[in-house]
Amino acid sequence: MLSEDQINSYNEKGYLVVDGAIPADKLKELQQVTDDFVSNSRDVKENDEIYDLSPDHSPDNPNLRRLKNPHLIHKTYENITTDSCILDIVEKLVGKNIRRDHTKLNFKSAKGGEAIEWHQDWAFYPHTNDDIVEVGIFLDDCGEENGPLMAVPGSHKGPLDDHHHDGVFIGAVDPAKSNYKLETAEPFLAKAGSISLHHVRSLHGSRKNNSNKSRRVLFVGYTAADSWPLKGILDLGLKPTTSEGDFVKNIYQVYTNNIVRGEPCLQARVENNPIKMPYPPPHSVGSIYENQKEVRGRSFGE
Ligand SMILES: O=C(O)CCC(=O)C(=O)O
Repeated sequence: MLSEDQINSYNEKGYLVVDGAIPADKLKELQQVTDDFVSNSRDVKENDEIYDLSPDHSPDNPNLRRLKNPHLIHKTYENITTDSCILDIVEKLVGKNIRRDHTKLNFKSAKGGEAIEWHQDWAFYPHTNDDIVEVGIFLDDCGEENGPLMAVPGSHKGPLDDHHHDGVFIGAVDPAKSNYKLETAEPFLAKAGSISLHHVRSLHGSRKNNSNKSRRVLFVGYTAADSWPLKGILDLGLKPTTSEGDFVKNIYQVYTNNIVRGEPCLQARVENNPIKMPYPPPHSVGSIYENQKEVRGRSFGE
């Protein structure tokens, strides 16, 4: 549960860390399943539907940047996304009707886990309103030395930074052109089992992890059910469709299947927010690590 102070702080700054939100047995299961995925990636040679590999990944040194859509590939991940230990908190921030939009598990491995450049999630997936929160479930302790996620206070209430370069969406902000004071960003430092929550318009990024310990975070994006995605619903986990009719039915099915609390809302709530559509797409696709290859003015050195 969240206190009034925590809710006020989220509304004011655009983010919050809640210590010890995940029960110990569920945390242990998540850690174990994640270790198994790393071990099973030994024979994987290229990025695919599940694995985003670190450049130095090999059978002897399995090293992942990300597991893609983990809730679709293992029940343990799926279960935590619908658990009341998270939804009771999310409800306080986006309301009682909640849709799960996506999941991803970022590894930020020891000795070189890659930086993620400054960005606002909103630039990737604008919706009819911005009652959207990204929950980060900490599978490991995260200190300053592990490349913590950092967010700029109040940025969720301001303009959308430019995420395009040379007319192409690259999913990253040139720090020299940001509307915000990046040096005011605060790190999300917490023990394993804690969660972070950041608003979809909050400007955030993270340094490389040069420490000896990985920093794994399972991210889950939740939207108010009346916040409809302007790019359309991601048809994750569906079989390829054969007709336009099937396609439309499937989109509706994905929407309803992902209502994790409360009711679907066909009445979209439309608010006046800064929006620039993320098109044309980046030349490098597959994950944010690929998209951001084209960024100019990197913020995070070695
Ligand atoms: O893992 C991180 O530090 C950043 C996560 C993030 O912003 C993303 O994956 O879009």
